[in-house]
Amino acid sequence: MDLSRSAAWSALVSHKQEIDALHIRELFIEDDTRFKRFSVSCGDLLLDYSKNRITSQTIELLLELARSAGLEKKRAEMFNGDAINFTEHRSVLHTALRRPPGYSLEIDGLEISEEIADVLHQMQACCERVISGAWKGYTGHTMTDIVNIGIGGSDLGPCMVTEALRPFAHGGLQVHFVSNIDGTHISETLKKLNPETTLFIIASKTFTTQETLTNAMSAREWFLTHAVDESHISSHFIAVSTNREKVVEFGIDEANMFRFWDWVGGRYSLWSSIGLSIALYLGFDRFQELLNGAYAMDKHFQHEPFERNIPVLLALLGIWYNNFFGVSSHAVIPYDQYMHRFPAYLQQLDMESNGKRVNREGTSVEYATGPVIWGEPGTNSQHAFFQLLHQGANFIPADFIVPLKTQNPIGEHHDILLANCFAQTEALMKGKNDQEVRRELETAGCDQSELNALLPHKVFPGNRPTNTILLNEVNPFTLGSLIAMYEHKVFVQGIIWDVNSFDQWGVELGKQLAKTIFPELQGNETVTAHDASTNALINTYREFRLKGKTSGSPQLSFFDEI
Ligand code: G6Q
Repeated sequence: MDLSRSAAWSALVSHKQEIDALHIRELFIEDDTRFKRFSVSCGDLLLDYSKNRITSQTIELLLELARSAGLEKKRAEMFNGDAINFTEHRSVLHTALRRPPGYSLEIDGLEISEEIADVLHQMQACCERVISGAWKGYTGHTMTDIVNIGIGGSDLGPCMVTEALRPFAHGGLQVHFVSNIDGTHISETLKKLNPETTLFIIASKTFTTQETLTNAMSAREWFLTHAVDESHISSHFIAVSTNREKVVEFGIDEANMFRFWDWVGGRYSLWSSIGLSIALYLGFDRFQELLNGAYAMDKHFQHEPFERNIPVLLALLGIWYNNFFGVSSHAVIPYDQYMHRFPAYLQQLDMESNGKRVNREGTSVEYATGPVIWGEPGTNSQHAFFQLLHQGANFIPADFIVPLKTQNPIGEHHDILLANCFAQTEALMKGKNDQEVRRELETAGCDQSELNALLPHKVFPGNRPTNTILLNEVNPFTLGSLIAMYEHKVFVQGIIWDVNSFDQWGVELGKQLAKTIFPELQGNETVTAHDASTNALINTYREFRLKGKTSGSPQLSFFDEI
């Protein structure tokens, strides 16, 4: 049965009508225990969800929805290694990567706790060699720079984490990320580097991804222009992959390959050897702290009752707005400049996981699923898109993530940062009503006609929901917990929406078509096989390219020769 026809769903539809007129501001006035009732912590992370359009009954009804979706059973299936990614017949075991060793779980005939421990030891040994300087390049120098070449799940997680944890780096190595097939990305990165002291990590689960392999080939060529002898590749190229054959075919020494497994999804893979760039940049112990932080959240998610369970509550609040208020986007605002890549990382985690429109049976669902996730750090975002958050026609729920401790305690910066963060959630919740605006304008000496004209523009409706996630500080442990918290939130939503959160078939079609178009762009024939738009775009580029070959610097002219 479609979820939207269940009793739990109908109860929420009625409840939404009952509480529609309630304003969060009034709810706070009526109940001074609201923060206490609607906040929960896990270690050094606290979720304040009191500034939401909810009452205790809302939470009860949402919890009922979670129970009726069989969440408890589904959660156990994931942790136990059942093949819950059923379209790819795979287990989903990123949680095993951060679990302390000594347990027993067999997948595809392998005792995975031993497998994981082996790879962690290999990573640790590599970190020790590179960081200590024992790892030498082809001219006998130690490494100064790591370049991770990967894309999607093989890039976004490590890139976000190394940026977020920059103050925890040991300082002996710089790290760079190349993902885009746009030649600019690899070119601009290589310009800064010395081949004698650069170590490339080719990070690709499949080792067939066009962007990664093309960038890796360009890096290899650049390296060989300097090092000349192919035997030097072994001291400058490492691979992280599940595909041994392809790694060897590329010319990377098997001894320099770090494996992982099919049961680790790309966007869930930063905890695996895909995190090697993190471990090299921070040191292996810090990487282990990241894993420990995630494990703490795993235990919280597994064992806390749903009403005190942070990922469950976040997931249900998202569903509340998405499905019962028709809201289709969710903002994430880290008040921490080091976390500037966090929204981009979360976009993939959430949108690739729950951007699905058919349920487990393959039937189109009758309700909205994954929202658009977006955001930028505060306070910058306040001076950009917060206007829409405060006064736009639709409301957009937002998560505010803020560390109590700054890594850069200069002057009053951090107090001002936090004042802004808290002020924004207060303003979004309270708003400013007609009377308040009127009083303000009168005090400012505004005459009546101007006051009446200005008033509607200066009113803030308020009642705009936010979650505030406080961390003691952003460190490897708390960041691990925070990431795992969002992973589990996405999982819970996927269960309730009845979609497979662990496949990503939606990225395939564009890749397939690009493979057809690529040779057409390079051919001499006018292309007619596509629709008129695609043909014209291809032929415009073809002509431009051909002219470039003959005249050197072609003019970009549209329409005349297509
Ligand atoms: C993530 C996706 C996707 C993947 C990239 C890179 O869940 O599967 O983003 O990570 O397409 O794939 P490879 O690691 O195989 O190169």
